[in-house]
This record gives sequence, structure tokens and C-alpha cells, in this order.
Amino acid sequence: MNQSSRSLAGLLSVVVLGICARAGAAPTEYLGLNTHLPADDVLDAAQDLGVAWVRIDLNWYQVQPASGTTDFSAVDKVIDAAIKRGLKVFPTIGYAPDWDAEADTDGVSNNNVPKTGEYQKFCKTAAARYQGKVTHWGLWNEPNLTTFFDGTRQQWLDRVVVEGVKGIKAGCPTCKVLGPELATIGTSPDAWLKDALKALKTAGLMFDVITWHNYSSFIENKPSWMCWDGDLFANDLDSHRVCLGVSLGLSPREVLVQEGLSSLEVWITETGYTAAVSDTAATTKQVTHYRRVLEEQLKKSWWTNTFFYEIVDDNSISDKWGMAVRSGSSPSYPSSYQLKPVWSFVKKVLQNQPAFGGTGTDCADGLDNDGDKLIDYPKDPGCASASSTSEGKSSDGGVGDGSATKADGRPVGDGHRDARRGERGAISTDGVLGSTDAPPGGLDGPAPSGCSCTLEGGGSTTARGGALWLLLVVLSLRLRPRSRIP
Ligand SMILES: [Ca+2]
Ligand SMILES: [Ca+2]
Ligand SMILES: [Ca+2]
Repeated sequence: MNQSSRSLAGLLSVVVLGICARAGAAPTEYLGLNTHLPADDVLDAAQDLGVAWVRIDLNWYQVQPASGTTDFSAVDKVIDAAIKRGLKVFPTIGYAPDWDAEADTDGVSNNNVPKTGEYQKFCKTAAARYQGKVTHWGLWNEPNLTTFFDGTRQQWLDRVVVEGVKGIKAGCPTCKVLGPELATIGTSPDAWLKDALKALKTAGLMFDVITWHNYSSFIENKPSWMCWDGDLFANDLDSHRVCLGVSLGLSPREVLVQEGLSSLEVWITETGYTAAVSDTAATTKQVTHYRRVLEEQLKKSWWTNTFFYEIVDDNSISDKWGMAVRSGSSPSYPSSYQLKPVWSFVKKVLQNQPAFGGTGTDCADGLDNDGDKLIDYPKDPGCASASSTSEGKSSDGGVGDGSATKADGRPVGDGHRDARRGERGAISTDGVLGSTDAPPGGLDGPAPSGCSCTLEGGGSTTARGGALWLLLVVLSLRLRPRSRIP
């Protein structure tokens, strides 16, 4: 080999090594964003942030507004634009057009129960159309909230859960079906989840990935939280709430374990924290929420993807769930965007944390990887430098507990259901019900009176909680020493 060949070889090896170093390890964890039906600039923003996935609305009633009319063009455009940017698309198929559904019973259009066989047919059509482009499909959105499903649990099981899985698999046999997309508030999400799993088992089917939504908060954002204030994030994940010795329902993960389905992967497809861009205290808490979510995801092998709600504030309503504010009549990224602090935080995690495909280390990823409340070099003494690969403890960097039932040792009660529901509107940017829209106000769960008295879920937890507290109040009054003053 002559000198120039050696130089060339050396250069090539440097280039190859450089590419390998930049590429980092294959990710084991993923992040996504709720985007509704995004414009190109919103997809530009998602691409720049570095997330792997976007969740989009595939609203059946918009694609088939009238009998005999089918128009996928708006969805085609979004899916192609996302793929072009290297984003994976997770569409949620929701909401029957009224012409193809049972009678309205609540005065809300497009949340009615699909007629028998119709959701299956539509899911098959959509899955077949996007075969090769879309690999993961979500069935409906928060069906245990009446705003989104104007029917009974049994109707949902029959017409959405079982039919939906059949329809997707018929249209795209290699696709994965995800559900049940329950809100972990409202009517007995644990019972709805359990019934969905049982119905699918009976039909010889199962979800490929389990999804649910979790807006409950963390103790860091609600330090005065008491157990009667409602569920914490952990309680709506894998560790049900216990209040004064009373067990309150089951967490979704506990239901999976109970049903022998602990090996199923879990995605949290909605979580977030509302913060007006000008409110420094709130945007700080928003960062804390995101950080705690990601720290928890890294600890649990069965939880592999999180979709934050949502990429930008919805300007049509007063909520402030976005990671950024987007303005202008024909916005572009980044010139029309005002980024909240959480934007750079998430970017830092994605760029650095190897589990998310980042090329940095635990000691520079913005996360407390070992649970000692100290983050990165130089604050965490486990880090000798910013390039140290570990914050130092045995649980560090754990991309999974590896066990279906392992208790991960974190303190119980690290969250608090916050005011998300009450501040959130029912409609999306385009002024119509979107598959992934959150419910209107007043749905923020059992909170102050919300201790339920059942281990097994089902029934009205709020009612039982109220009864329990009434009993405790009566007992405490009766047991009080009587005044000696006449
Ligand atoms: Ca209705
Ligand atoms: Ca760290
Ligand atoms: Ca630490």
C-alpha cells in the first residue's frame, strides 16, 4: 500500500468511524408528538426536534362525509409529508360519520356508535390504502369518555375493539393494531381495559401494543399532594393508588399483568402539561413533567414509546398544551414559532440519551437517570465528566426492569392529577372534533373526593370514594372529645 492509499484508507476509516459515532446505538426507546392533521411547517418542527413518531387524526367522518363519498386526500398529503421527513406515522381511526352510525343520544355529532360491520370495513380500507407507509394503527380515542363515544361499553367492545382489530388485519396483515386508547380518568378505565382484553381473547385476537393516556402529574409539580387528591402518574401507569389503607382501582399495567399479558409493549399515546408561553412558573413545571415522564420510561422495559400532547398550542381554543406557539397566517418553522423551554429540553434528551438514539451519555442528557435528584455532570457526583456513561447507581441507564411485575423501587405517589381536563377544549385547530382531541372541561376525574374502595375496578369510583370520605368524616366527628365548656 503506498502513501496515498494509506492516507485514503485512513481517511475512509475516520469517516466510517465518524459516521458510526454519530449514528449511535440503535434506539430502544421512542418519542412521538400529537399533531392532529399537521401542516407542513408543523412536520418541519417535529423533524427538527428529532422525534421518531407523529400521531395523527384519521377522522372517519371527514373521509366519508356522506354515503358514497370517500376522500382520503387530506390524509394522503400528511402521511406522505411526514414520511418524506423521516417521521413514522401513527394514525388514530376515530369517529363514525352520522350517516353510518346509530342514533345520536347526547346531541354531539360524530361520536355515535358505528353500525355493525362499518368500522371494520373502514379500518380495512384505510389499512390497505396505506400499506407500506403506515405500520401501526390506533383504534378510536378515549372511548370511556362520553364526549368521544356515545354508546355503551359493550357497544364499544363489539363495534370498535373487535371489529377494529379484524379490519386492520384484513387490510394490512403485517400491520400492528394498538389500543384501547383509554383515558385514565372518567368511567372505570381499568374495567374497560380488562373487558377489551377479554373480548379480544374470546375472539382469538389481541392488540399488538397496548396504549393509554396519562395526564396525571408528579409530586415534583404538586408537592402538597395528598392521596385523596386523586391519582398520580404512577397510579395511572403501574401502581394503583392506596389511600388510608384502601386500594383504589387498578393501574392499567396491573390489569395487563392480571390478564397474563405482561409481555405486551405499552405506549403512552397522550401525556403533557399545560403552560402558557409567558408563564415562567408553568413552563418550568412543563419541563419537569416531561423530564419525569422520560425518566420513568427509561426505567421500564415494557414502556417503549411516549407521545406528548402536543406539538403546538391549539390557537382556536384557550388551552396551552403545546411545546411551542405557532403564529401567522402562513406559518413556517422556525420563523413563526415561539418555543417553550420544554422544546430545547426534549431536543437535548433526544440528542444525548443513547436509549433514544442519542449520541451523548447519561451524564449529559438532562435526565436524572439514577433517581438521586441530581442531574448530569457536574451536579451528579456519579459523573466524572459530561462524557461519563453513567450517573453511578445500579438502576442507572436502565432501559427496562426486564420483568413484568418488578417493583422498580421508586417512591410511591410521584404525581398529581392536575387541571388539564378543565382547561382543555373539545375541538381541534380546524374547529372540528379530532380523533385525538381531548375532552372538554369538567372531566378531571375523582380528585378531591375521589377515593374508591375497590381493588378490582369497575363501577363508579367517585361515588364509592365519596361514601368512604363521608364515613371517615362522620367517624372523626363522633370520636372527637366533647367540649367541656357548657
Ligand atoms: Ca352523539
Ligand atoms: Ca443524566
Ligand atoms: Ca442522578
